[in-house]
Amino acid sequence: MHIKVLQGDITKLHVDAIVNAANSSLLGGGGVDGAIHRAAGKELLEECRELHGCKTGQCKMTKGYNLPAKYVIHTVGPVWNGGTDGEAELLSCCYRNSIQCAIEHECKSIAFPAISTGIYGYPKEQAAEIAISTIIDSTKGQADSDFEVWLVAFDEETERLYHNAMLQYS
Ligand code: AR6
Repeated sequence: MHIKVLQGDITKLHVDAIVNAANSSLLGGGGVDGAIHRAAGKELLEECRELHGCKTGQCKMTKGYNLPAKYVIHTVGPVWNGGTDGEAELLSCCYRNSIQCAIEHECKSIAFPAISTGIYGYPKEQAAEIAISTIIDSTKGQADSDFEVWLVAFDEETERLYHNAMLQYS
């Protein structure tokens, strides 16, 4: 398993699956969710309507339509509420369940945005540590050593926090 950190726009990536930081309606929104729906085209919303929402920490998969990625894994991160509402475990579930879903669909690569750290207000440093530690844990013992996980930072600070967390956990 390889973890790659990069700064950029997740909608441009040629990977098997990109993860969407969605809301529980799965009917689109702002931030990375808005960018993914704009780039994928209206068929994505049509497929999302059939899914009847998603619970926090869970995920649901669709096709990627006009995106270079084959699939979109829509997950719903927790809204930050001070940290005593189970936010850390729920955020960890988003990463774990999305990786599981990608592996079940024989994906060789998955790219994540920094789930919950925008509109949902999760502190960026804590979120970066959860992302890295969960990805390392959930890919342990995977037979496929070529599986790639890309962490996509939209801003420089997030990129730096990922590099720091990588040093700490690997
Ligand atoms: N590529 C990569 N990362 C991006 C992109 C992009 N094109 N655009 C934004 N980011 P957010 P959340 C980063 O707010 O906090 C939506 O309305 C962004 O800088 O998109 O989980 C949903 O519908 C930040 O680091 O997601 C929900 O209602 C990260 O993606 C709500 O926002 C996540 O920020 C979810 O909030």
